[in-house]
Amino acid sequence: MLKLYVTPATCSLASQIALEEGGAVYAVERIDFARQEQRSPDFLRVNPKGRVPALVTDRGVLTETPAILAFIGQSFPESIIGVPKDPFEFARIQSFNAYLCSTVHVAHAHKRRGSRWADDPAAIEAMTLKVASNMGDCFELIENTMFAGPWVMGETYSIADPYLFTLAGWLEGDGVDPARFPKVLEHRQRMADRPAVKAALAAVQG
Ligand SMILES: N[C@@H](CCC(=O)N[C@@H](CS)C(=O)NCC(=O)O)C(=O)O
Repeated sequence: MLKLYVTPATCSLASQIALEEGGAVYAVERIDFARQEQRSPDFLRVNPKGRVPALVTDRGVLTETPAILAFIGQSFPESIIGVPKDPFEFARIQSFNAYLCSTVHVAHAHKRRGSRWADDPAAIEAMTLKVASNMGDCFELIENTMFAGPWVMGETYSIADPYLFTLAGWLEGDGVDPARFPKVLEHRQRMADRPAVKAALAAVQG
């Protein structure tokens, strides 16, 4: 059976929603950041990167949200989360998710994880101060040039939707008013009403 390692209010929510949308049978294992469980020997044996999500499958452990989402999409092809067979359409979804992973998530991480990039407290403080404007710029680009509507890619729900929903949930905490991005905000509200999203949020809280 699949097992997903998760932490509340983190990017692991995207993979969890995708599993719910796919109708997957899976177990949830919570990692408590307050207790630094992500750095515990037990968890590092699962994911040496010390990060969530990690998806344990019968063929090994998968990490990195875009890879996990694509795996779930390909594993449940008949469900709403199934990915398109057309190479170009699939690449467009991967392009969106890669942007969330490599740029938006990294912009957000400068708020609490600045010590990954600098030791100087003044440099860390400077990075923290830049988070709101960087996240605002990222979501402006998404709102104006990337989000097709009503779903991320257009008429068809995809593995990009749980991922955008998850990262859009960080805006207020990062000092950005989501009202600046009406399409993203409406999508966030519509996503929150989906049974799969409610089930994932309930499961991560335990
Ligand atoms: N590129 C990874 C990033 C994973 C990541 O940074 N996860 C965060 C939670 S959103 C984490 O586990 N942080 C723990 C830490 O930095 O100690 C992905 O997209 O899955």
